[in-house]
Amino acid sequence: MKLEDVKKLLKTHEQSQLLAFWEQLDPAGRDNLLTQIEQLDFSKIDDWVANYVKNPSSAAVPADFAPALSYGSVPKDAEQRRKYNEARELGRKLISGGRVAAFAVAGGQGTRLGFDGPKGDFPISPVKNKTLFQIFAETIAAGAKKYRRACPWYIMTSPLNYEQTRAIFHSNNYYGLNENDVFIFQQGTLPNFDFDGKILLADKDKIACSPDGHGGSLKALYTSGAIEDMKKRGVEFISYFQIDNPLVNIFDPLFIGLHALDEAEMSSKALIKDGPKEKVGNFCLVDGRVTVIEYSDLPDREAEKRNPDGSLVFELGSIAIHIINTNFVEKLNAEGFTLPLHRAVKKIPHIDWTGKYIEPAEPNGIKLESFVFDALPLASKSMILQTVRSEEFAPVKNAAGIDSAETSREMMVARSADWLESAGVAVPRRPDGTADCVIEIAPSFALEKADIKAKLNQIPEIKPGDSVYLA
Ligand code: UD2
Repeated sequence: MKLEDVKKLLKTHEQSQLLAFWEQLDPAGRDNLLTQIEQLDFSKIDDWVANYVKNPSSAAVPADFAPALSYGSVPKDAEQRRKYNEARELGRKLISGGRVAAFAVAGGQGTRLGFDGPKGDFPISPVKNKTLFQIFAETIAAGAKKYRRACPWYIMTSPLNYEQTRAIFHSNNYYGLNENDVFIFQQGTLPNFDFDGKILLADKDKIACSPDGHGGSLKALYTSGAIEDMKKRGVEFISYFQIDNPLVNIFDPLFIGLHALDEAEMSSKALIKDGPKEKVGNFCLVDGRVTVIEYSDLPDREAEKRNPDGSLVFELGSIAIHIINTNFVEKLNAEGFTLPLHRAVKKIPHIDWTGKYIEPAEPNGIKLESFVFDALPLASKSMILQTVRSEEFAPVKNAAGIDSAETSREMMVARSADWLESAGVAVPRRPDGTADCVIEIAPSFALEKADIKAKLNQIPEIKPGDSVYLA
């Protein structure tokens, strides 16, 4: 684009400040800036400014919504038991037929954890201190062994942690996976705005921007070539999870099978929230469609509502585990789709209009993000399966307290203890019921509870205070 045209375009959209330092830039800097400006989606910027940046109530909840329906973690009657069995069998067939791929979203900045580097590189396992990346890689390798079929792993990073993530995989020899089965790609970015709707500059030749949220995965899967790669491999179902949850069951035949039996396009796992304001999205029905209302948006009076039996009316929490059809992602992109944006008021480092670098002490602008669960209402069908918290949800989000490395490790040990006991192994316990030992079960040893029984002869006697690693 010619400079004159760029100037006109910026003027039309009231963003001329982006060229404030044009005269001071060398040719490379000018090229740099022009390329970034050309990449901005000007057909949407005015709408973003009006509807999100300058509109604090943009996340207003729908006028009418009801609790969503779900399958229980165990079947409720004989008929459902038959369906679950059929689903499990189908799920196993789909996994062993190579129809399922693993997909982790790992583009977040992990600011709350205070860890310098991609969150996937955070050491977490209770005995061996394996990183999240290693745990998932070993899970995928164990799944491939169990189902006798290699499973590709797609990992979405942001432009900020892409190179580092690749370097980590490279230096760890892809944790034993075949390099060709690991596909690391980048999500898109969105510009950062000040409160007046002006796009901020990170430097004289650099627009301030940030990752476009995990909702960006639906576009990035397509533009990166990941979907094409999946189709070539015959993958139909994407097992979606977040990089912060080491307990996720990536290969769950029941979940995959129910999704396929119900002919859903995008499905979700849910758990029963531990209280009205637990920080997970709420599964609701809006106009008959499954919709997630984020914890911060659900009004208190709705969050607190109870059924006659005392349970929460909105009890189904989203733990960001989904099955997504490759065809669904392809269709969305081919037809064109937009997800709503969510605004977050943040401290955004930038240069001011005199060129001075500012590291703000107080929030000074707006970051925009899209959320993957906002695609649920776009699916022709969407199924929800309840899971059990102790089995499948131990996120690492904070440096201390709730959802920290400490709680996640405790839950990993608790699940291992439970798996061993359910197979008849004695586990020493403290008076409060917690395991009086540290246990780590490697994915190669057992991917699920039922796998333990076949390995009983490999399990040593566990004494109080022991540290046990089963691999
Ligand atoms: C998310 C869900 C919440 C619940 C919870 C479960 C949202 C808004 N909320 O909360 O409903 O399910 O997880 O743990 O998602 N990520 C990217 N790119 C981005 C931003 C995030 O890949 O631009 C990844 C990030 O690496 C992580 C995941 O998305 O794996 C979740 O991000 P988060 O930690 O910001 O989400 P959180 O904890 O607010």
